[in-house]
Parts: sequence; C-alpha cells; structure tokens
Amino acid sequence: MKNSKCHITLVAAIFFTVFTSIVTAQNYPFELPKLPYSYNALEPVIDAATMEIHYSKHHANYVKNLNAALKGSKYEGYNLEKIMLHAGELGDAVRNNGGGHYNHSLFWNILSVNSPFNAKSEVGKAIIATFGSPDSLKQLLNKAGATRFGSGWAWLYVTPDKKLAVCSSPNQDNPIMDISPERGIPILCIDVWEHAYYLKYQNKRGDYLNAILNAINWEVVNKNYTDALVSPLLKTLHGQSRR
Ligand code: MN3
Repeated sequence: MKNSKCHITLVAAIFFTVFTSIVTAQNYPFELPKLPYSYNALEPVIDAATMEIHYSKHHANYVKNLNAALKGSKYEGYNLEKIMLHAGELGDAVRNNGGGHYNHSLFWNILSVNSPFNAKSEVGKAIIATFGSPDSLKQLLNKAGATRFGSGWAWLYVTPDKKLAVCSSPNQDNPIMDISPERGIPILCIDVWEHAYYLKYQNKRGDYLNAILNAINWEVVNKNYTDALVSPLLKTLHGQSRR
C-alpha cells in the first residue's frame, strides 16, 4: 500500500515536472492538453458543468483560434514561449488565443481540493517570508482578482530577480508577455472571467475567489516555483524587462 502510494506520487511528480516546459515548448499546431482530473473533481468549489464548458469549449476554442491565426503566417514556427515574449507584435488574435491557451493550461494544473499549503515547502517558506502568511497572500490575490475590471486573471509570479509578486492582467494577457507591465514566470493563476464562475456563483466574484483560493494544488505551485527559479526564461525576462 505504502509502495503504491509512493509510486503514484512519483508519477504525479514526473508529470508536473514536465508540464511547464511542455506547454511553453509546444509548437504549431497546438493541442488541447488533457485535463488532469475529471470534470467533477473540484466540486463543490467548481461545478462539473462549469468545468466541462470551460475546458472543452473555451480552452478548446483558444487552441483552435490560435492555430487558425498562425496558419500560413511567418510566426507559424514560434513556440508558445516565443509567442508570449513577442505578443505585442503578433496581432490581437495570436496574443489573446496564445495567452488563453497558456493561461488555462497552467490554471487546470494548479487546482486541487486535496493538496494543502505546506509551510515547509520551498514556495511555502518564500510566501511566508514575502507576504507574512498564506492568508495574507490569499487576500492579495483576492483583491487582485476582485478589482480587475471586466475579464482577466490574478497572478502569483516569480520576478526576474527571483522574488514573489502578485498582479492582475486584463483579457488573456500574462506576465510572460512583452506587453505586460509586470514581468515574470507565473506559478499560480486565477481566472476571473465570468465564464469561470457564473453558473454557480453568478455575479458574486468574491465568493468564487474565496472558494477557489482554498482549492490550490500547493504541491504543483511549489514545483512551478522551484522550476521558475532555474528557468532560462527568467533570464530572458530579465533581459527584456531591462530594455
Ligand atoms: Mn477561462
């Protein structure tokens, strides 16, 4: 029993280790990644109907529209990382759908109702050192999401000088993009588009934020954090943001 549990944990760790690089290294034609759990896995925080529509319609459309926008263009050979680093020059269709694909791929992977905050993990220690406590971080993320007018995202990201920071972005923008005023590698994101919560929470974005901030997969966020610290992308962002 102990061995099989250990085996499952190891397989999960390998899966998540390769997630970030797999997504940003993807090339045209882009593909919808497999959802890492069933549609009802996050209930009662996210209902199965919302999850199914969000993943199989919204995310699938970003992938489809990204491929359509790139087809035959001189950017067809760009991987997802390069698309985001040059989002400002590739046109709105590539920027919005490329961001939509990356953001949702990250979002599905950082959610879980069964992976509590661990103060002894690397990201746990960094969060306590930076924000004081996980609750203080949740308040900042809640505020970032609640005050983003219209559609967008709230982010926890690693800055080019390896610090943790919180911001929000409009539409499908993210901190990797050259057009973002805040630059860094995202390690946790919350979708605050109405399509992410309206069926269950209607206009109560604050209730959705309170609920989903207690459904974070902290094991994955820790992995994203330690990966980001040694990622070549962080050096690229450091160079770009100093220009
Ligand atoms: Mn969405």
